[in-house]
Amino acid sequence: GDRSIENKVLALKEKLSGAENVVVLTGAGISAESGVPTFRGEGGLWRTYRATDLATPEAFENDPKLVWEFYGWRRQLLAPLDPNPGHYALAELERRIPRFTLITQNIDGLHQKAGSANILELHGNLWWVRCTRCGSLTEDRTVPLPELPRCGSCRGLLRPHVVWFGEMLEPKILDQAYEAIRDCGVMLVVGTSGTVQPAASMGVIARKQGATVAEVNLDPTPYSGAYDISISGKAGEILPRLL
Ligand code: BJW
Ligand code: ZN
Repeated sequence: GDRSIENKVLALKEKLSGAENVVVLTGAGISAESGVPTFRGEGGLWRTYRATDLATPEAFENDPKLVWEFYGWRRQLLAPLDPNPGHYALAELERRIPRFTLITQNIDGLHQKAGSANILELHGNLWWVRCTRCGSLTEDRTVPLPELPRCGSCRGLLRPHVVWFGEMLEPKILDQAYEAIRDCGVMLVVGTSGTVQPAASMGVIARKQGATVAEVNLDPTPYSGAYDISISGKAGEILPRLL
């Protein structure tokens, strides 16, 4: 009930106030209150497609126009959206803690917009494009995009600079994430369903290495029982109370 949530919030707040090194892992749920649809569950459908079926290299090979249409739609949707109190609370937490790393699976850029600084984007960024021919990487905020965007230097087909299923996460970013997890005393896992690897296992790894691990999620996840503290509630309501 509310009472036990309050107690957990207070316990976590105390842990955080004494912490030297904190890692936060976020997923789509932290952006839900900004108006960003999550992947799984309600609003996880785009037309008749499951969002996760379009987030694959196969989908892009078979129908790049469809996949670009999907990402173009998401750019249009995201462009006017703002961070919510959950994003802002994490930016404030970072200012108060000596070592702080924000690992995000989100590609929406809302953490940056809220003022977070030390961010590791595991799954890329919606506002960057990459050439499938020459590999060049550029920031591109064009909305709307042409049907099939082309590389400015080699005319090759561009793709979103995001990590699809079956693709490797950028090794350097993944290394930095594991390094941060290895040293942290407290880890917070916020708004992720815990279904996508390797991010899903990071909380468990932190816990094995001795960190106190807490989850903030609207619903229970496969990991709720494996963490020290699991708080059910909206990120935008719970996170500001941890300050
Ligand atoms: C709220 C809230 C509120 C709502 N407040 N909470 C081991 C076994 C089997 C398979 C694999 C394995 N290891 C790797 C794989 C393959 C695959 C994988 O994990 N598959 C699983 C589905 C089984 N992983 C990969 O392919 C990864 N690559 C890799 O491992 O490389 C090595 C390799 C190569 C080749 C073969 C095998 C391995 C890459 C994964 C890339 C994921 N990409 C996406 C798309 C990114 C681009 C885009 O956005 O379009 O990333 S998929 C999608 O899921 C997106 C998300 O970042 C990711 C995670 O989703 P998230 O954030 O958890 O969102 P939801 O919607 O699932 O959950 C929202 C949560 O919020 C819910 O819990 C709500 O309750 C909660 N919530 N409102 C708080 N207000
Ligand atoms: Zn190119």
